[in-house]
Amino acid sequence: MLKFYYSGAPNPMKVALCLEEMGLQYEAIPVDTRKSEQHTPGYLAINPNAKLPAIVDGDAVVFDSNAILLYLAEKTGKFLPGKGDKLRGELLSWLMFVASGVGPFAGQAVHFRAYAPEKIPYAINRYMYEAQRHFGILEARLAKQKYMVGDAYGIVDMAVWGWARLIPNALGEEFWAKFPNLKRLVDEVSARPAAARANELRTKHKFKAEFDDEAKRAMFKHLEVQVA
Ligand SMILES: N[C@@H](CCC(=O)N[C@@H](CS)C(=O)NCC(=O)O)C(=O)O
Repeated sequence: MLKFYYSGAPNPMKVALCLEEMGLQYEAIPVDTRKSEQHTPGYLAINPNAKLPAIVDGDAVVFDSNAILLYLAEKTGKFLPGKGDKLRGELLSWLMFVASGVGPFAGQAVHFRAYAPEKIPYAINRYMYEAQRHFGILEARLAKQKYMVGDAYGIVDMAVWGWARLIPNALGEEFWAKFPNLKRLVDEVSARPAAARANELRTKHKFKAEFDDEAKRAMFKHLEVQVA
């Protein structure tokens, strides 16, 4: 059975949504990043980047959330736009845009606002600006069309859901007002039974809740070394 290595964070949750949407059987294996389980030799053999999610499907090992979404869509033939170069090109562009822009900038915005030991106004301003700019690009797209690619719900919408539903945490509650179409998509996806099952999954395993020194050491390795 397909093994899904996960935590309750945004990137693993979009894959949980995808697995549920596709009706695939899978074994969910919790990896507690606050207890440093992502750095064990066993997990590093699956994902050398020491991050969640990853899957093992027979002899295929796939890490990086959007790569997994594409792998699963190609495996099942589900939630991909119709055939044709135009839609295929759009799918790849938006999938990479979410992976390389939306996720990292939103992640850094949260880091510098909430977790950095010093509040650095320059860093907070840069990442808040970039996170909002990226969400703004999604908003403009969704103002023109119901779903991100073509005219049907697909894996790019799942990738967007993973991050956009955290806008109140990442940017602040008031930012929903700036992104009404993004909110429309998030609400629609969150109301799907697969999203409810994905959210329920993380309640089945106990993840460490405290963000104490052990958790900081596990997730912020740079705190212990000076490289610059
Ligand atoms: N590009 C990767 C990023 C994965 C990632 O950053 N995962 C976070 C959770 S959203 C994680 O595992 N964090 C634990 C850590 O940084 O130690 C992907 O899309 O899967």
